[in-house]
Amino acid sequence: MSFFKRLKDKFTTSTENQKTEELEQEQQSELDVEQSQTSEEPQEKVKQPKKLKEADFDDDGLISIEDFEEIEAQQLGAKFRAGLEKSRENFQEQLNNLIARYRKVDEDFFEALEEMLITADVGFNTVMELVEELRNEAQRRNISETEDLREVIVEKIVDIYHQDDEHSEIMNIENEGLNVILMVGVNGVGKTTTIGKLAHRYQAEGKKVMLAAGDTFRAGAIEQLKLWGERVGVEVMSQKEGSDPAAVMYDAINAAKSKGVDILICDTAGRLQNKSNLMNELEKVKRVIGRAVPEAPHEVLLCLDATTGQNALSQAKSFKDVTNVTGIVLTKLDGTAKGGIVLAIRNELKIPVKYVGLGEKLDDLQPFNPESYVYGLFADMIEQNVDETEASDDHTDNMDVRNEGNKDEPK
Ligand SMILES: Nc1nc2c(ncn2[C@@H]2O[C@H](COP(=O)(O)OP(=O)(O)O)[C@@H](O)[C@H]2O)c(=O)[nH]1
Ligand SMILES: [Mg+2]
Repeated sequence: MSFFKRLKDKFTTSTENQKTEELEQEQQSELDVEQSQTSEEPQEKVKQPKKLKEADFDDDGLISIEDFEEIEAQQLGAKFRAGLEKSRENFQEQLNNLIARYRKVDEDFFEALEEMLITADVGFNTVMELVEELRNEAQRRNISETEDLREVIVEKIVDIYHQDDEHSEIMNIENEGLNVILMVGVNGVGKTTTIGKLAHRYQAEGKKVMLAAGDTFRAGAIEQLKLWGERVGVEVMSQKEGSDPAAVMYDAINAAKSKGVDILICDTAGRLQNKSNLMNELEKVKRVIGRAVPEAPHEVLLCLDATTGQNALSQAKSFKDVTNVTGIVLTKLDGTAKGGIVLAIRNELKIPVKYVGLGEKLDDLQPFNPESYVYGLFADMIEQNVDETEASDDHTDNMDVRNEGNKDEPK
């Protein structure tokens, strides 16, 4: 099965469902036309994940694992598709333009592709590596038309992400005992929001979650975390503004231990102007956490704002210098057309992206995975490509049938 077909099958709404949707959509658009003759542009089809039907449930009334996984993948596909809309418009349009402009695979095409990817924040070194791989692959497979490179380009993006397998997207969370997650990053990148979303996620998984208001520096930060706690329904441990964050953590850990909490998520202040101050503070916080719970913090997550582009990379380098970051949360990916920053971060920092922020709603924080990411970046192109291939295969099949009918005729 081709790579595009596999992605389409995995992340797009099942054909059966799509057909009923198309029918509904047609009926709706007929209604729309009746109601107003003015709308000229066709509405973009919004795909919804598969809806459960009675047949999806086993005799015991439980949904099968296969169906569950299928629905989960489709929901993930829909989330990435929606969150990466801006980037997708940009990536698809640029790639289509390039392929139309340079029909033949040659050095000019590769140079233009390099430029396009660098402009999309993919990062210089990553682009060089990616395009070199493409050159080799084109040569190896004797691809001469740029049109035939589409799929290879998308596949290589996933490959380049996967190449170093020691970097896992999976969170280091134990089933037994207290787990501590420390959230770090500069002001405004989305730490507190991400903590709220993470708490919501873990709570939905049945974990007991508690939050610690370790940003005692910024006015209003404690209140903001408390609000998230109320919204999600988890307890927030805090002290007054200006108190020592390490003391907040100490108290929070003791409370978490005595209340049988599974996951304690700690907010921190985000000032980077004075690196040695930040280092001292983070070191102290980590020391307190580590002394109270062996192996803690289990994760130190660095929040980066995707809309800040290359600036996010330099922030990450500074934080990497002062603390042992175990994973990245890349927020506001929905707010940028330059979604390539994911690749730059992964490749240049060698830190895995564990979550991406795809919007401001509670369920807009999603675990990162390179396949759902490229699906989000190229969904329309992937679907169109698969549909065209299938249509031309059907056409060839029909030709075969016709030829077979003619096979006794003299040539
Ligand atoms: N669109 C969008 N906005 C986000 C996302 N994550 C955070 N934000 C917004 O970013 C702003 C700053 O977030 P906040 O959590 O206060 O950042 P902090 O200073 O690092 O704690 C808020 O307005 C959030 O709603 C995201 O994934 N997408
Ligand atoms: Mg905050």
